[in-house]
Amino acid sequence: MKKISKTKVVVLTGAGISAESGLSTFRDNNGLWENHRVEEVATPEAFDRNPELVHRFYNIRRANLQTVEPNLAHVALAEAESQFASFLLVTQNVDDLHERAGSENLIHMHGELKKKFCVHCHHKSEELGMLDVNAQCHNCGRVGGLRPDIVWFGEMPYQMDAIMAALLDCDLFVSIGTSGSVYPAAGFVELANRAGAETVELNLEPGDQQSAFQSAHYGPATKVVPEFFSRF
Ligand code: BV8
Repeated sequence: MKKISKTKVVVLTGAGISAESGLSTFRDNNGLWENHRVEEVATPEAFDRNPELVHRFYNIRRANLQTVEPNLAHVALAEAESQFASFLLVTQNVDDLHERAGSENLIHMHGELKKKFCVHCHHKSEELGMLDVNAQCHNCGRVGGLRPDIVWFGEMPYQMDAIMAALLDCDLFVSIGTSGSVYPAAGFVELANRAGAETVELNLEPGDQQSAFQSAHYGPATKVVPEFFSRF
């Protein structure tokens, strides 16, 4: 039985941790999807302008979840959770691979593909299939207001208070598989540094916030993540 470390840990993950499970990252294809910039599709304005396009973008990604499995990096994080005094996993990812690997203390700051909500009554519910503009809300009965429970560009990420509190109190901040290009997540390393935490980047290559990290290990997540957490 591994001893419990006194260390308080916050981990941030991005699309790179799911790459070896077969889910493409945002930077793949230069951030384009069907020749649209992701920043153009993942916005409330895009949904108002062309809901069919936005539903298609998320329906395809939601269907993809059936075809992929968590990888060794997801499993290593799930196993690490019980080795520390406190361990919070904050993910930018909207896939369900962390929970399927066994992670429990998990925040999906940018929402989840397997959830939806109604813009009229704000009722949130699970969504495992396809959404479209004719779907009817089971709570208020209205049609056309159901959208993916995803935080789009220009929208406030979820549970920011809890995330900030954890960052300001942690001893170790580990960023995994993210380009560090989207805020406020990209600013977390600075907060951790100010809190006096050790800050580490585990990524395929240096991200945009490279210079803010005190140390880094570059390589595929399925290699560098298990190696890093095996040291404790
Ligand atoms: C907000 C859900 C304000 C959608 C996503 C300054 C401060 C604050 C905001 C801003 C700011 N400047 C600009 C903004 C606005 C904007 C922003 O940051 N824009 C960018 C383009 C500059 N931010 C926002 O709009 C955010 N909201 O600020 O609200 C507010 C305030 C008050 C009231 C209301 C609102 C909301 C942003 C959330 C957008 N939603 N996701 C969806 O999934 O469809 S963002 C999306 O892209 C991801 O979730 C992620 O967050 C982001 C970046 O993706 P990554 O995960 O990093 O993936 P990427 O492909 O970029 O990189 C992959 C990395 O993995 C690479 O480094 C690669 O090397 C590595 N890799 C690849 N393979 C492997 C690997 N690593 C290891 N192993 C491998 N095998």
